[in-house]
Formats: sequence, structure tokens, C-alpha cells
Amino acid sequence: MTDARTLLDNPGTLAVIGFGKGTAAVDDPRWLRVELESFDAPAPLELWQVEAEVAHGQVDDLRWSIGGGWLFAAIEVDEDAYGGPAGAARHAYASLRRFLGERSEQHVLRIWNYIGAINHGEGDQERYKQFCDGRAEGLGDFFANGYPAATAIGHHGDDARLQIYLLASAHAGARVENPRQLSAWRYPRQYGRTSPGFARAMTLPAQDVLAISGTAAIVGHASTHEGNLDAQLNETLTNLEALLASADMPAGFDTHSPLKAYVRHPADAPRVRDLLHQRLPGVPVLLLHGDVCRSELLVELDGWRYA
Ligand code: 3EB
Repeated sequence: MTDARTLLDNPGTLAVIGFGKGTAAVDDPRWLRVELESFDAPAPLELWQVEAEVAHGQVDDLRWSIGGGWLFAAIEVDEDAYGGPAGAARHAYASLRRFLGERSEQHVLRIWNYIGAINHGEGDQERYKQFCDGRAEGLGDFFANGYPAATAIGHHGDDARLQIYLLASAHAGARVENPRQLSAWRYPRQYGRTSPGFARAMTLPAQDVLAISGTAAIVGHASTHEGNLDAQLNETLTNLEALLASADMPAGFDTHSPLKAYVRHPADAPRVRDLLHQRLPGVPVLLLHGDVCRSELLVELDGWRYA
């Protein structure tokens, strides 16, 4: 397997992302080691590449790269330095907003949020809900024209480590919602003080690529099939089909459309792998140990669909 340093030294490398503890540390702003363990370790490295020269740098705790009109930014925050998940999210999103506001590549298309112990805490004190509060405060009106696609998943690394990274562009993408699901920013109060701000998917500018947000067994605003892994996964796949239709994309996934599956209970990983093999033959799926932000949900998918 090609190592991260080699990939980073290739021309046009915007970012290289590794998954889990086994991944070597590399000192480069474009390198990110996500705190999610793969069930198929060692996980392949994820490579973001553009056909242009890439500049990169660091501003305080924010790392960035820019090339060909595309922008990668990542920020990793120790929550303890900001009084917990809300303060950490507020700091991280305010930093991202400040950085992006000064660039022409400021159209955020896709964001990943990885949060420790995401379901700890009761009611509005659940750590995910605190994260949502801080995210909204840090962003202010930055997404007033519409939210990007996103994922928010719990990791099992250091609880206090908040990881956020994103893809932005000099050009706006096109937001896609799912007719089977209430838009997340309209979720009712029962899911928290601050509705999560994300679009169900985003069509990237200048390319027929759909960035698909974290998608789970939610219909309308309700979680479905509590306790039933197979049914949750089937409902999630139905949601993905509806999303493709809503984006005017052909049905189905193929070998060029990589997905990630976030699985709450390691014991469920083989079953998720089998079911996805049956339902999406040939589709590359990275199986990761991650917790959906609603504690009753067992599995979530996200990824890319190339037209
Ligand atoms: C859902 O559909 C599942 O808070 O950014 C999915 C994608 C979810 C993104 C976020 C949350 C987020 O509501 C949860």
C-alpha cells in the first residue's frame, strides 16, 4: 500500500486521510488521521487530488490546502481547552468561518464532524446536542444561503477530541434534499434546541458528482426500526435511492461510487458487510466503527455518487 508521504508528494494532492490508530503520523497540513477504526484494517488511505498546483499551510489550529479552485480545511480541537463540546464546536466553526471568509474558495460543499462519546449525556445535555449548539453559534449566518452536505458521527478515540474537515470550492454547488426525509434544519424541538444544519446532499460544481450526507433510517423526522439492524440498513438504502432520484441521478451505486458505513456495534459489522455486498455488489464500502448521533440508530452511510 502506498504510504501517506508518497501520496502527499504527488503533484496535485489536496489531502490524504487515514483511519484509525494503525495509521502512521505525518507532519503535513494536508494529512488527517480520523479517530475511527476500520473493521477492515488496515483501511486504504483516502486521497483527494486536483489537476493543479496545491498550496498549503496552517493558521493556529486550522490546517488548509488550496488548488485548482478547491479547498480542504481541517481543525482538531481539544474540548477541554474550550469547556466541552459546545465551546469546542463554537471555536472550530468560528475559526473555519473566519478563514473561509477571506478566500475565494469559500463555498462549503461537504463537512465531516467526528465527535467523542457522541451519545453521552441526557436530553439537551447529550454531547451531540451540545455540539449542534456550538456549531450554530460559531457559524453565525455563514450558511444563511443554505447548508452544505455533512456527516456527524461519534468516534471511539480520545473523548475530548473534536475533528472537523471540509471541502470547499470557488463555485457554489447545488443542494439536494430527500423527499422521504424532513430537512434536518426543520427537525422539531424534541431532537434538541438547535436543529442540525446540513443538506442531505450536494452536487459538486463543474462535475457530475454527488456528495451524500450521513444517511440513516430516518423517515420524516422519526427514527425507524429501533433495534432492527437489517431493517435500518434497508430503510437507509431506500433513503439513498430517493436521494439519487431527487438529484436527477441514475439509480444505483457502482464501483466508482465509494461509500462509508458507520457501524455502532462491532458485532454488527459482518452483517452490515454481507448485506451491503448483496444489495450493492461491487461498490467499495469502508466499514468504520462509529456511532450515529441518535442513540437508537445502529448504522449510517455516506459517500459519493459519480454520474
Ligand atoms: C440525520 O439524518 C442523521 O449533524 O451534521 C446526518 C448528517 C446526521 C449530518 C449533522 C447529522 C448530521 O439526521 C444525523
